[in-house]
Amino acid sequence: MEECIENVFNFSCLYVERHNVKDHTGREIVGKLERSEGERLSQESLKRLKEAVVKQELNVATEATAACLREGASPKEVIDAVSETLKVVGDLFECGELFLPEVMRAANVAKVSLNMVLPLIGKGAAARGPSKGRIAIGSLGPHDIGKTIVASALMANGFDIADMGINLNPEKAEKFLQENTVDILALSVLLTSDVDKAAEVIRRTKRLKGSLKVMVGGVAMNEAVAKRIGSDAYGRDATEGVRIAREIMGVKK
Ligand code: B12
Repeated sequence: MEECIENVFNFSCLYVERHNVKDHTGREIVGKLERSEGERLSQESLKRLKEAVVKQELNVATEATAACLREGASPKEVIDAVSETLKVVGDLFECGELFLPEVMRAANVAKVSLNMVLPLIGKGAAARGPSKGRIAIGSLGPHDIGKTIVASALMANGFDIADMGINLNPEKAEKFLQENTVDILALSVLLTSDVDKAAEVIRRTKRLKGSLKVMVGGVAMNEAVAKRIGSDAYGRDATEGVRIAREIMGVKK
């Protein structure tokens, strides 16, 4: 367990090293030194946040998230830190170091942190003109953190979101699509055991509305599986989700 936590810390140390600023003129040095001081502090806070998620310490995570933002970390840096740490939590679960109730608690701590930063990436979206398209998004299992991040990123980029929630099944999805008009269906699939269900959702979607495009993501997916189950696109993360949605809707720069 200690070794795994250490890996999380090493990752953030590498990040700090990668972002060290090298200056050539006096003026720039002053500005960048100030920034790097904020960066050093925020790296420490990001490290504290990661540890708090693994250790399931809600108050520490809340305080560390606020500190990260205060010290100049971007919402994306916080989101990436929390997402990476949840992968470590998954690995600890897989190797028997954490049990399911602890994974649940870690997820809840992660959600509190994300709730503090996700609204910030949507700032100003409403003022960005007409909707770029309407996307129905749902998770095939109980996992909703990735879905929420993807939905927030899409909203921040001008898309309307219809959230179908968790534990989506073919019947629920079909009913939803009969009653609602959307341009894209987005599915989040984290459990290998849900891949067949996702395939059936896509089959029914294509039968019902042939022109509706489907994109999928989540750790149970990859390019090959996405293709096999009839999806039009696979996205590894929220940034790719936005890129795919823009491509499908023909959104120009
Ligand atoms: C937290 C968690 C839980 C929580 C979920 C809480 C919640 N509200 O979400 C709880 C405790 C409920 C849970 C339960 C289970 N879990 Co779980 N869980 C996780 C864990 C640790 C983190 C998931 C997470 O939130 N990651 C962070 C987010 C940000 O990442 P993400 O979801 O992958 O999303 C990103 C990308 O994938 C992508 N993306 C995601 N969706 C989409 C969609 C589109 C369209 C696009 C473009 C992109 C995209 O963008 C996101 C942002 O970058 C993972 C570990 C892991 N490696 O994923 C295991 C994991 C997914 N769980 C697993 C398992 C086995 C289970 C259980 C079956 C365990 C059990 N024995 O009961 C149960 C499910 C039971 C059921 N009801 O069916 C396994 C799945 C293994 C497999 N191959 O199927 C994993 C991988 C853990 C492991 N290593 O064993 N889990």
